[in-house]
Amino acid sequence: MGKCAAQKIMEEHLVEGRLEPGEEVALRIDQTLTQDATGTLAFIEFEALGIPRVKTELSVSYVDHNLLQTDNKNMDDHLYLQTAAKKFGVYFSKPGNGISHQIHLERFASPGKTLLGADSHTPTAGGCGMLAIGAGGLDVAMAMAGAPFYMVTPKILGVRLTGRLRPWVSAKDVILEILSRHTVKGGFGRIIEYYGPGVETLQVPERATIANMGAELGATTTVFPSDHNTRRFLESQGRGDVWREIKPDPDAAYDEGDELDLSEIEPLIASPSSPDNVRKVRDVEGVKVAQVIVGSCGNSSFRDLMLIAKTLQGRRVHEDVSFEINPGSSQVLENIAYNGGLQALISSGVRLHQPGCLGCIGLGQAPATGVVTVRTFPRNFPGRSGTKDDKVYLCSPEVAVATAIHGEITDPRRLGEYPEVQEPEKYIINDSMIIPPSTEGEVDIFRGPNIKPFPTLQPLERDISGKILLKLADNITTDHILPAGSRILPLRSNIPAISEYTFETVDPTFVKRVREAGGGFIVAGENYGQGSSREHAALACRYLGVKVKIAKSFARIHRSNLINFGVLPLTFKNPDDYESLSLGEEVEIRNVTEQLSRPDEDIVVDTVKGRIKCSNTFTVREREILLSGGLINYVKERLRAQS
Ligand code: MIC
Ligand code: SF4
Repeated sequence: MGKCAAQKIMEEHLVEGRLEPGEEVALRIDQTLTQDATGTLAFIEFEALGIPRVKTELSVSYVDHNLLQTDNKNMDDHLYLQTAAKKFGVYFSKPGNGISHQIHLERFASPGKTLLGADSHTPTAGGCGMLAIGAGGLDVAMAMAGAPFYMVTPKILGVRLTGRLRPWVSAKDVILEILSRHTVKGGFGRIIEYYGPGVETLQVPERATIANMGAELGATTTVFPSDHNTRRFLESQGRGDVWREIKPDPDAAYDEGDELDLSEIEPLIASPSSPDNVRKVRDVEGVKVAQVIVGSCGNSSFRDLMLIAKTLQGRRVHEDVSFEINPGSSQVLENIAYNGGLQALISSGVRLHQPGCLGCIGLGQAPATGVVTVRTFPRNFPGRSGTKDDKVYLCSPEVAVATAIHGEITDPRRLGEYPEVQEPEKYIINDSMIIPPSTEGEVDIFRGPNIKPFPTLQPLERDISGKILLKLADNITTDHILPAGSRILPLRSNIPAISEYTFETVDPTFVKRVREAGGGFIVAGENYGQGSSREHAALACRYLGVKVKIAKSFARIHRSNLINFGVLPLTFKNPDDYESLSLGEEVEIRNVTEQLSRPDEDIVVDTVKGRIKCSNTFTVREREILLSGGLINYVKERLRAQS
């Protein structure tokens, strides 16, 4: 039987295990990326491993999230990252150069290679034929140290694309259609691979938009083949030499299948406050809008911004709308400037920002009370914009510009002729904001007072008991667990300080209660911990004393992060048991260590009303990590045993 593209890349990188869905495998990692919000902790962890230089083919440290320097903290962190990159042999992308995923696609993505990134949207590089996976910072630190990446082999969902997108419909509509079919948990345990004749009609930046929001499906990653369009893209970036063809065999078998005729898709929009709350734009037309933003790692490429510029030519932004543009990278900005796009944007009344994540992570651009904001971002989780009870819609650049012109949600097909945007044959390339790894000897790492050492974690106790401190619904995001935004982001390198904000928006009394109780349990519904890869969401809970979370199901990255920090993620054997647990109730798990070591038996949790069973789904390695009190302890124990 033939193989698909994802299988081919996984096979080439297989270090341990069998590539059978459900089996644990270890994959060799060629490249890593980190960004400032996850990177400080990842580098603190890398330092704790005591390795002198990264062992990957390429590692890049980006600064894109926390660009607001309101006091010493952020620039302290940036300088920590810059000097650590220099010392450990890592490329450093300076603040203002743009969003990690956009820059990685432009300057470093390489078909057939593996990329592990400390950011959930790392799969964006899947648009360039890579196997690009998002993970917690500690897993990325391990990969920088030369360790393989462990994961449970996902199933492969093959999506066969046919047809061609019609005018005013673009890549964002494709992924919104897939999200409406499969929901925010439909991609769990799956790699999404696109194939079929429709793929050829999509250029690499469009494929990247689709791969980017595969993260919102909960998928492990998304893979596109590497074909002549990929070659053209890499040549336009002056990197044609890294191209290689990666295509599914004609008789490739997929574990699951779906089909999409691109010509049947129409403009779509995700309504507040979930990326899978998808509607047809024509069904929500007329909703008044105060702010429109084009940006983020999902839609801020040259193609996206030129499309906006060309559409705005001879038109003006509506007087009641703040139309804001966050370019994906300085390369995008320079190229639209060269092609006349910048002028068109400025003269039509656009508010232009520096390249970076900005409002996508609540770093500025928060909307006013009660107003509607329409964004080309990948996520609209409640409150993520920085405003309580926000109303954030997600859409394509086409819908965004039509809305900005009319002041209300508008179907872009009303705008008449669809402007044509050609990818440049050769982009203007300027890497002056990327610092290559140093070859110098000694480098002193800059360490501001906000860089706190990694907390020491104790091995798992024999018996764990405590109160249920929170009982949460389905689809809780890591933004709920530990919010971002301008107040909290500066504390990403300081676990004691950031843990004070745990569950702040869900229950402001949580931190006080967990402190008074000296720890406790958290109970949740399905897809717990979806969204951001921030490992702080797991570590802050652990730091406050939470050692067990019981849920109907966990999102992949958050589950791994919990294990990495010695928190037991238990899943109900019978999901109905969720109903029987109440807030404040005392629960106990006796002899956890022994229970964990019996993989064929369920884990028993004693409650006041009786016993409930949880599945013992841990791999041997996961069990050992949990018993050691987390991955760092586990690695240190092994190193000690070897010496
Ligand atoms: C996000 O989009 O949620 C983020 C902010 O990029 C996160 C990373 C973080 O929280 O630092 C992600 O996607 O992993
Ligand atoms: Fe940045 Fe938003 Fe992309 Fe996250 S989703 S990496 S915050 S642009």
